[in-house]
Amino acid sequence: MLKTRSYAEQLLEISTPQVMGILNVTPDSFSDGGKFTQIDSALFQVEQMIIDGANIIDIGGESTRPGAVDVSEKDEIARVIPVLKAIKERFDVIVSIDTSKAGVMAEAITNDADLINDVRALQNDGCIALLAQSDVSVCLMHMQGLPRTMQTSPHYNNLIDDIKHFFDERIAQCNHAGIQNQRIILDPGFGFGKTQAQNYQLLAHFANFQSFNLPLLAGLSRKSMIGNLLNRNVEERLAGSLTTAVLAAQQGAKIIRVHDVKETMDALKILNAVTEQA
Ligand code: 7PJ
Repeated sequence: MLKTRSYAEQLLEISTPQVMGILNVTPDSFSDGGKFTQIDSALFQVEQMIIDGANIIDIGGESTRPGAVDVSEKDEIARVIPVLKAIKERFDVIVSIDTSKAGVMAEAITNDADLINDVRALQNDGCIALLAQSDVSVCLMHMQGLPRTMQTSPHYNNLIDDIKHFFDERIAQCNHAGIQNQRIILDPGFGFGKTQAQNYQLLAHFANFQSFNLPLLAGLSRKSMIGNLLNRNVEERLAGSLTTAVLAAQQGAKIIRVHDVKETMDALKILNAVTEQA
């Protein structure tokens, strides 16, 4: 069925930020790798995230942490697509697929994904052409370098200007291929080829990206920039994550990508109540 309006287009009209719940389907995120167990466990998590207030579920089958090993297209499809199908059968929720591979994107689109979330901003072969033939939305994320080495020595002439320049180039490529702005979401990519100071500079100047007039996504949940600053393990980063979520939302982020949906909803409700009275 052809959608009349893309998800990205609808987002521009929504004033309150939407929460995107993270669903990892990488093998290390499940201790007992059995297929049915994995789907059941995923559905259980998704149901909870929806109850807690998530509008979007972001399914990821490739770990993009610094130093993570590559996953084959076949393996990524086998991890992600059954979970996408199961979610779409049971829940009325926007589903995003976190992938950089054209083959995974193709399967995702065939199986009713609403959004392709690509940390490589459709730079891999075939991705732009494939998206152009569809009507799904796409999140173009900025990354300097590639996951394996991106944290080695990030360098920018001017952090914000360089990222804006990257967005200009990617948007032009998309438009040229037939992916119009109505389908595009932008994300400056916290933690992807940025030093600690650069990550905080990015958060300080997040509002700058509003100049594109496109929905902005912010992914900060439990990231190293929080852990390093606070000296907290991954499971102790909730307060830090909530603070960054509020700061990004306050500067115009339309989608906040998080692990802790319930707590983030609470934090954003406070922000909304304040914004309404401002
Ligand atoms: C992001 C992402 C992000 C978008 C990951 C992690 C690493 N997609 N996928 N933005 N991060 N759009 O969650 O720590 O920041 S994976």
